[in-house]
Amino acid sequence: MTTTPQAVRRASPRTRRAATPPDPARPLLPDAEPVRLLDKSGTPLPARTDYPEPPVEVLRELYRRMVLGRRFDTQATALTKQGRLAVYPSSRGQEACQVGAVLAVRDSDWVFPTYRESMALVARGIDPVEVLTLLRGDWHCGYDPTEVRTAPQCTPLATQCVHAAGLAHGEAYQGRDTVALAFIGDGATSEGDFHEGINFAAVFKAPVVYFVQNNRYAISVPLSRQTAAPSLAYKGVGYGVPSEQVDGNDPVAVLAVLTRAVAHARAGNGPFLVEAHTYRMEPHTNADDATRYRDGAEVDAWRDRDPIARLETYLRARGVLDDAAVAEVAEQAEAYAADLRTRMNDQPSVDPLSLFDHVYAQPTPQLIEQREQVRAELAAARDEEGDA
Ligand SMILES: Cc1ncc(C[n+]2csc(CCOP(=O)(O)OP(=O)(O)O)c2C)c(N)n1
Ligand SMILES: [Mg+2]
Repeated sequence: MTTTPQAVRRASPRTRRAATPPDPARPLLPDAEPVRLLDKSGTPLPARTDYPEPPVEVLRELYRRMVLGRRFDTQATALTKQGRLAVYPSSRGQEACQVGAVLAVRDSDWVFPTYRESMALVARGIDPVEVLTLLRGDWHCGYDPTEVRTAPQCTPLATQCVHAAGLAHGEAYQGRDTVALAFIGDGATSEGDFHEGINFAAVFKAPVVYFVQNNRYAISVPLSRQTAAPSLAYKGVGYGVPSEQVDGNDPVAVLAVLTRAVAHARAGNGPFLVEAHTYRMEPHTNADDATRYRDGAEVDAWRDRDPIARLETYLRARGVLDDAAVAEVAEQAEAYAADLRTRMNDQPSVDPLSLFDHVYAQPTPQLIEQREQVRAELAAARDEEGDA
């Protein structure tokens, strides 16, 4: 049966309204395609009014910190081979996300990193030796979190999502416009704490940006075994949180999308969720063998989307980066790595008993007992040395 124009005219106003119900979820949903401002080769795509391109000086600084970040990352991996670091989770290939996200927030904002975010922390200006203290196994955290407004790197998955919601709510409650930026992996979005954190933040309109780096793997578990969702960004809609997807290997797009997400949160609109599509080029950590669960051809395909090369090509084409500037940044990166190597050769003296400090404001009876056990064992070892 075909519908005549008369039939349409005769339809009751009620029927016509029912045919186009407003969809309250629509403004929360991400674009079907990830936001991209540069193509794979670094050629600019048509400009978008919703995501204006960041100023060129900021893009040059983004490039510089990405190059330094990658050099820091390769140096840290080398330090594991020399026994200077216990473990290192590389973020090679994720430079656009690590640095772009950090450049989108202010020093006065708070960052909530995971074990993957060492590069983001050095991009935030934290001393690299302090960043690596946890991974060297010396202390819970090498920097003063309140001084640099950066929480300790979280190893228990997704717990930082709850911390970020609490901190952001507290700051807003006290009338400050601080934003909390919480980094999270694709795998960790399956954890309860992710859902609890984002739900709390949404209900209380806490200014948190949840930044999911979808690097396609949670150790050996690929995304296809992690979720049946069409995109991890869709996880926002169920909580009433607007979200966006971005090409996580496009540094310009990452910075543009994060800048808008941070502005949204700072303006009092509540949390925002961003999913960046990227790839972990290295194994999960130096202790992992990625060849056991993924194909070299897959890794090679992502090598073609290198975020640093992409930005370099773009900035050169715009005439704001030349051979001399590239060489200068490379030199800075070498000096940075050399300084890190030298300082990581110093063996710090750590009091083993300090391990028990600051775990709880009031230590639990179990901790007091364990502390006493360690103290007795250390004393016995000293006596033995004395006898020998
Ligand atoms: C609560 C909890 N469960 C399990 C682990 C073990 N674990 C460490 S890293 C990891 C994978 C996380 O993957 P993803 O969230 O994608 O982050 P990525 O390592 O890729 O950055 C797992 C399961 C953990 N650290 N914490
Ligand atoms: Mg992952």
